[in-house]
Amino acid sequence: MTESPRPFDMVIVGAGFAGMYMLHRARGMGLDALVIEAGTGVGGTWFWNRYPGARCDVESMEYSYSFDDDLQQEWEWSERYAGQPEILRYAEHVADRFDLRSGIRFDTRVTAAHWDEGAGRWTVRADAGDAVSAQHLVMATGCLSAAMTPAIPGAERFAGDTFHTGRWPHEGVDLTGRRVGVIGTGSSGIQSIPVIAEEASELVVFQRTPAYTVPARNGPLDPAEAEAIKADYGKLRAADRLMPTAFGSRVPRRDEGALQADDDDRLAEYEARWDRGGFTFLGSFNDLLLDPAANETAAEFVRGKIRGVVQDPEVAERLAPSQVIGCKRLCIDTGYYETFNRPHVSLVDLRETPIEGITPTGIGTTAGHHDLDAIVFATGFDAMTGALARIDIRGRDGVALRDAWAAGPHTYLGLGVSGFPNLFTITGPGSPSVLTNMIVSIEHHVDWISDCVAHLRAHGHRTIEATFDAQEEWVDFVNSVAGLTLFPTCNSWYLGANVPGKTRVFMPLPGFPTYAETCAQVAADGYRGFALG
Ligand code: N01
Repeated sequence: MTESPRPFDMVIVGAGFAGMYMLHRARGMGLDALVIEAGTGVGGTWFWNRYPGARCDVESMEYSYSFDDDLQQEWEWSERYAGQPEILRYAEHVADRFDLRSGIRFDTRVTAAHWDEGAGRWTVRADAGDAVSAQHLVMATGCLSAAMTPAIPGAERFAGDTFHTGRWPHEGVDLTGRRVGVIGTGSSGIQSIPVIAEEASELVVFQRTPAYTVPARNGPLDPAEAEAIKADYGKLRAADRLMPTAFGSRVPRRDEGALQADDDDRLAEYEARWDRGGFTFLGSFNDLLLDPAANETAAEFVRGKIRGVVQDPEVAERLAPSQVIGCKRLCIDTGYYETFNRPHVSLVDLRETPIEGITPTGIGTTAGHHDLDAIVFATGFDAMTGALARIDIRGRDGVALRDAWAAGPHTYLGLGVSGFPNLFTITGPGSPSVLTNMIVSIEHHVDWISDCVAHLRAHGHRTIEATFDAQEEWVDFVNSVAGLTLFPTCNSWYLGANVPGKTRVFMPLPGFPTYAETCAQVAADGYRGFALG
């Protein structure tokens, strides 16, 4: 006789910031909870993305948990923008401080989760260990965790080393004196290229679409600034939660359209924010992501900066993007454009000279061959749905989530899916998620899920499931909000445009504060739009 899987109240997939906090809250409610994590340690994104130069684009004092005041008072960040090693240390510190490791099964990748209608539970299988069963299944699998390596002909014959920024070897990579090619110029490429250029004897950057990037102006964190924030940390957290992106409240968006300001004033605003560095550049005016003409003023400002920094005018033109600024996620860099002034760094524009294939000795384009010792794929992720689609998730009547979402992800609030009872997605598609400070969105979802499960238990409900009507209405709402913005105007990963064959749907919902209010109201209305069984 086969043993039945060990039952848990809650199984959480992933031990990044979402899974860790979910475990902490679940335990606090007295739930028997288990986290299953593919990696050998906690930290999620910060566990995997160890590429040179990996750093958070949100300032350290804002990119941290707020749920425990002692934690936020004790922890000291060393830089304005924390690097990957420091953020990973922080994740490890949290795991130790709240004794989380004892609830995490590491080195175990969840392969399937099937809803058992009779038992009213999920059966969760993994590539190691026994299956487990869960009343509630929480997917804390991350929005940018399913790494994408494009299928380039001949890649398997390359005799050198290949790396993906999102799967960087833990022991590190010595690129000293080597000829390196980097494919991709999104955030990961833009952060890693200047650092790789320090080591490599020759660096060739293969760019398909130029990205807009604003200097980070990183540096040591001013202890007086940190102390002032800690003196009333709650104030900063609350103010950030009122920002559309859930961070950046210290430099609020200017409440005026870009074309309402006169030329000098507009330029001064852009200059000031460029000098300050970071994402607040996009908050220069309130219509940059709404009005193409307003957007063009900011885009042209950045192109002017590129022309000012990059000495070779032809290279500067190739680096100058033409799409709407902010349509693809804005990048934040340290010395990116300057790197192209170095004699051993060159830029290949794949729109002019596409890659024909990878050879045993390098990369061939229509213009010629580049001899390389190593290739770095900074080619991104199958965002928001990729990690879920790679697991065989089956809800009522054996319906696979990947089939239910073939025409794009359909969720209610980005938290629940019709036909998939007792399944929660943290920062799922249809929620603000990747358009925000992820830790704020994670805490918000974990708190909402915790309150929801407490409500179910208090009222004797065993199941909760988004109704089809509420879900479809929500999908229409998300599409209509996205349609008011300039986000759908370019080929971004927000739309799934970077994944061949993926249906193009704008997946996140712009605007954190209104969304958070809606979630609170849904709960206050007895989980309106959900069926409780
Ligand atoms: O990935 P991306 P990423 N041939 O998808 C190119 C977060 N993040 O890993 O634009 C040639 O942005 C692709 O070209 P195109 C952040 O949210 C955060 O850099 O599709 N090129 C693009 O240039 C970010 O947005 C931090 O034409 C190909 C690049 O590869 C998200 O992660 C740091 C190609 C991929 O860029 C993803 O960033 C880093 C092909 N076949 C990342 N396929 C923080 O600091 C793709 N490309 C918090």
